[in-house]
Amino acid sequence: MKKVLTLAIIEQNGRLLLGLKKRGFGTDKWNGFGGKVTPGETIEEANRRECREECGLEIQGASKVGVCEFEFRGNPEIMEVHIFRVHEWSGMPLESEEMRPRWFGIEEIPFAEMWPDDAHWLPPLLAGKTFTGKFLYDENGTEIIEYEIAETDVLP
Ligand code: 8OG
Repeated sequence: MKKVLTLAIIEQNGRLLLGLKKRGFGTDKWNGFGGKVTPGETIEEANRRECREECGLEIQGASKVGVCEFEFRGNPEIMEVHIFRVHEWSGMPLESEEMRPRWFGIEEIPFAEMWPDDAHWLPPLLAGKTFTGKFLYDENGTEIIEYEIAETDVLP
């Protein structure tokens, strides 16, 4: 059982736009913008749609930089998250029903209030690396039990 999702890291002048998730999976965590790929759309289209819906920005330039798989112990579902680095976009960040956007300097990224896996792949992403990762969380999704991360030029 595999669910395919997107996640956008939006950058401008050394700052990142993160959103505080207001409801659903990952509530009260800061994260990039994204969600499930729906039938009939490509992963790139889903990335653009999710950014538009969650923070009001129109994405013009994005590159896929990572693919991570997440599993929770005791749950057979694998979440395959395609991570994009967004470098060109238009519009003003707007709060949506799902996310409250805010800019963070690179030095003030709130890792303690993000998914714990982010601390493993966000620094390499910001250093320009492309990567694949696999993370196994405990049943509650609070702690990482096992993980691997590898730099690669070839992304799925
Ligand atoms: O549609 P929904 O809000 O459920 O989408 C979940 C979003 O969260 C989607 O953008 C993918 C992202 N996401 C996970 N797991 C993790 C994770 O461990 N770390 C981060 N940073 N994002 C995640 O589904």
